[in-house]
Amino acid sequence: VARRPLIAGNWKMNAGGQDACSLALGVVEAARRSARVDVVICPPFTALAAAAHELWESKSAVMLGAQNMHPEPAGAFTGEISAPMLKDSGATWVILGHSERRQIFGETDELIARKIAAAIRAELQPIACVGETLEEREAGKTLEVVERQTRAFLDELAKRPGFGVIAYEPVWAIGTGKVARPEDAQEVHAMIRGLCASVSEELAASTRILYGGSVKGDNAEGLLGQADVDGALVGGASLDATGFGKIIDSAE
Ligand code: G2H
Repeated sequence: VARRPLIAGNWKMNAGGQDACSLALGVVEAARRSARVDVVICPPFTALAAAAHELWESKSAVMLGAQNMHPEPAGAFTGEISAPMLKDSGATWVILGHSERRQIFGETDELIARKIAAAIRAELQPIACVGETLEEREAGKTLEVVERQTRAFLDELAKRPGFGVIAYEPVWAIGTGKVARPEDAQEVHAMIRGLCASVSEELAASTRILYGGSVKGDNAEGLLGQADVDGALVGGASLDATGFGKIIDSAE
C-alpha cells in the first residue's frame, strides 16, 4: 500500500518569535525539493499564527501543527488552548500524548483518547504518540505497553481511517542520541499495524505510523526504509532547516 510519507518537526519549547519565522521559511525552502512527502512543523503555541502567515505567504505545502491542546472546546480552564483555537491559528495538525506530556504532566491514556477525539471533531489531524520507557523495554514489556497505549485511542482513529497518524517514540531514544535500530522500530510498527488491522483493513492500510526518537539526517534512511515506518516525528534535528531538509529528502 502506498502511504504518503510524513515528516513532522516537533520544535518543543524552542524557536518562538522571529526564530520561528526564519525556521519556518528554511523548512519551506527545504521542502520544495520533495513533492512526494508531507511536511508538518509544530512550533510553540505563541508562534503558530506567525508561522501560519509565513507558510501562507510563501504558498508552501508545508502544514502547521500544535504540540498539545485541551479536550474541551472552551470554558474555565486557565492557561489552556482548545482545538478550535488551534484551527483559528492556522494549525491543521496536533501532536497528542507525547511522552513528555505523559511523564512530566501526568497525562493518562484516557485523557489522551479524549484529546484525540476532540481534535478529530474539530478537523485537526492528531499525531497520537506511544512508546515504552527504558525500564519497560528492559523488563520485556515493550509490546504490552505500546499495545495498551494504542488500544486506548484506536476506536477514535477508526472513526476516520487515515486522518490521524500514530507516532512510535521509545522514551529511551528521545533526545538521548540513542536511536532505535531500524529492525526494532519495525517490530513495534508491525505490531501497531496489526492492532489497526484488528479493527479494519482500511484502518491498517491507511494509517501512517511515524518513528520518533533521535531521528537525524544520517539515520533517517534506514528507519524510513522499513515496511511499516511511514515517516518520522523529529525533535532536536527539526530546529535546523538544513538537517531537517536532509530527513525530508530521505523520505522522498
Ligand atoms: C521525540 C522526538 C520528537 P528527538 O520526542 O518528538 O525528539 O528527535 O529530539 O528525540
